[in-house]
Amino acid sequence: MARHLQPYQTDLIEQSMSVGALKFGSFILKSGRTSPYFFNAGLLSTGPLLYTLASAYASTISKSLSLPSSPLPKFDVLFGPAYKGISLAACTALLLHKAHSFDIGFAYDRKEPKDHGEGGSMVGVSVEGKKVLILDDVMTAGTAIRGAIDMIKKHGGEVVGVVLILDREEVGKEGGSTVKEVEELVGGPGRVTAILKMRDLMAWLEKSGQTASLEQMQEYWEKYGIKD
Ligand code: OMP
Repeated sequence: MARHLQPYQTDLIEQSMSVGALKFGSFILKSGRTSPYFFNAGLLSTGPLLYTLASAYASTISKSLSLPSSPLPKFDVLFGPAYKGISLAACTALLLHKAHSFDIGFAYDRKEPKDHGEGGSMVGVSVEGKKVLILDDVMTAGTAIRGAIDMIKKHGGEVVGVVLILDREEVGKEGGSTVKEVEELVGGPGRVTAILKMRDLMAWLEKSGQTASLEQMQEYWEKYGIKD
C-alpha cells in the first residue's frame, strides 16, 4: 500500500530540498557508509524554515502523546543536544506552548564545560528527577543520541523518549535496528519517534517521479535498511 505523507511532512521535505538541506547524490556518513542522500539540518536557518521545522516537531510530539495507548509518557523537559539541537529544542518548546498548550522546560548541554560563574555542562531547567524527551536532528547508528542519553542520566534525569527530524531506519554495526537498540535504552518500543523516516523520503521520490534517486535509495535500503 502507498505510504501517505502528512502535509507537514511534505512541506518539510520540499522546503528542505529548496535550500539544499536535503540532497540526493553520494555522501560519506559519520558511520563510514556511502549514502545516496544526506540531510543537513544546519541549513534550515531562516525564520520561516525554523517555523516549519518546529511546527513539525511539535505536531509529531503532540500526535504521539495523544495516541490512545501512547508509548511516549508525559515529560517535563525537552533537551536539545549541542549544537544543532539547542535552537531546534528552544523553538519547539515555544511552539508546544503556543500551538498545543504544553508547559514544559527546556535544557541543553555545553560541549566545553564552563569552569566559572554558574559553571557546569548543563544549561536551562535542571533535569534532575525529571522525565526528559531528547530532540535531535538525524539518527543513523545512534552514536550521538547515546551520548545525550548518558549525559542526562549522569545529571539525574530519566530519558523517556527521543524525537528526530529524520530516522534513517538503518541497522547498527551489529546488524540490529538502531531504533530498537535506542528504544531499549529509553523505556521500550515506540519511544523513538521521527518527523520523517527514510521510507517517507522514498515515497516522496516516487510521487514526484524521481526514479533514478529512488533506485539508489532502494539499493541502499537493501544494504543498510532495517529488516522488519
Ligand atoms: P549517528 O550518531 O551515527 O546516529 O549519526 C547521526 C549524526 O550524523 C547526525 O547528528 C549528523 O551529525 C550526521 N548525519 C546527518 O546530519 N545527516 C545525515 O543524513 C546523516 C548523518 C550521518 O553522518 O550519519
